[in-house]
Amino acid sequence: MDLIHHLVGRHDGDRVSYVDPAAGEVTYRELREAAGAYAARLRDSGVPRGSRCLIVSDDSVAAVTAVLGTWWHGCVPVPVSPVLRESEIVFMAKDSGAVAAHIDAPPAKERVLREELGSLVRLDGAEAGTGTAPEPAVFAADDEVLVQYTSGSTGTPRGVRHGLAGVAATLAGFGAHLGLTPDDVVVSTAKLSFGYGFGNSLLFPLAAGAGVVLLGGAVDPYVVATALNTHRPTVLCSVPRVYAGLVALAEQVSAGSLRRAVSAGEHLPAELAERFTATFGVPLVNGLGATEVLHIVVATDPGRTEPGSTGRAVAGVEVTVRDEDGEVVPDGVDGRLHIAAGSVALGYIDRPDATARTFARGGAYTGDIVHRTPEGDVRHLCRADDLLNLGGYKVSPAEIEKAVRGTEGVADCAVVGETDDNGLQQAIAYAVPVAGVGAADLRQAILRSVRADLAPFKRPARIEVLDQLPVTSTGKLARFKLRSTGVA
Ligand code: 3SK
Repeated sequence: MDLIHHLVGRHDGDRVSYVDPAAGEVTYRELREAAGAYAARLRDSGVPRGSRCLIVSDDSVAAVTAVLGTWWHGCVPVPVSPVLRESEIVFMAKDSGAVAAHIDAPPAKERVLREELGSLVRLDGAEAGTGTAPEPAVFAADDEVLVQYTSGSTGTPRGVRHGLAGVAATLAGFGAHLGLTPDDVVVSTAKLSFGYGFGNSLLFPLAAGAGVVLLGGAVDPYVVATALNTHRPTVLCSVPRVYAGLVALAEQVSAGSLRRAVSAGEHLPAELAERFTATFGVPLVNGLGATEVLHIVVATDPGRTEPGSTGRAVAGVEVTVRDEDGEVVPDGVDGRLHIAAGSVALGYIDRPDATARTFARGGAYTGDIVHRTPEGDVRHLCRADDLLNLGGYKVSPAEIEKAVRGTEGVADCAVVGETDDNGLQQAIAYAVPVAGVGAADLRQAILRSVRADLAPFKRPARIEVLDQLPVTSTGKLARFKLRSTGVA
């Protein structure tokens, strides 16, 4: 597959590809020209083909142009969220060995990144490439074309390497399931720098010649309600907590333009799906995906309702449920979800052990515990590790605990996931003060620390102050007691 031709070369040039607050409406022709100019700039800057290029940006036409221009020149985009801490972004730049960087971040962060990443070729300057656009590069099926970072259970991010064949497989898999046409207009609350958003706002709509409305900045149900009312999209891709928020705001939401909504990223409680469809009359497709398999690989079908089902394998995907030794278990028995599919990634950057563990026999292990019915419906039960799932972002409790523990006045802390009234997971921080520090002061101090040290989606929803943390009979932290009782 010739990526550039497939995504921007064969559609009606007059149709709108993207709308964003800075660029306004951008046609396919304009997008193609901008991507070609970006590729010329990469060539003129001497960036060798096959290099990895960091793209730190919120959703914008400029970010999409950077991805397309990077491909055009035969390089590998590494999209990264600007809400991450400087140290995380620098880690990803170094870990990926990126030779060039496109940075569009808040000014203070941008200043730090400019200094820290000074040796990389900068591609976000005002001037576009001046020379003629080169011929778009053509990748081979097993060439690496994309690196996406995902949280490891220790809190150290891992770079997931995707090949061209994986992109083609995801377009033929969930892309076909979604069935976009040039008349569709997509809104995604998941950002391009995360796997779910990259498919929703770039791969699927561009492959179909559809339009996309990009939402910049923090996204909450009010922002989505405004986007629905203003832009009249036909497809909304979001996460359960945003759908719960839209139901709560129903009076202010006009969802009549939607033909379909997609929910993924975290478990969708069956009652929430029913409430959403009953409120807005829009089918809600539930999907399960992972960065390691590029996008959604198990999805419900809007024409078929099977209460409690997370869905069935999409085209080209084989689901097996396995025990800890990797042996397939019979239908109905709980086990680990393994995905064999063309979209399974090539592996992690420089992590042979983790690569061997995840990309195991029977395809990629997603970290989910499920069981499968004889009809092929997958039912999601839980995550196998301690990773929290906060609105679709997998976050290590260890990372939140580090920020809380670093707060002056905190003697000890633990972070666990708690299920809220909508059946969605929230991070709750339990902290023990040093002698003489009051609960209210401690809460304020922790709030300041997590605001300074953690990206918004990683911050705890609540902070509880305890005299001591519960422990097991052997003296270990009893997370289960915090989880089951709320407060020990
Ligand atoms: O749920 C996820 O983590 C995910 C990751 C990448 C692509 C799609 C999804 C739903």
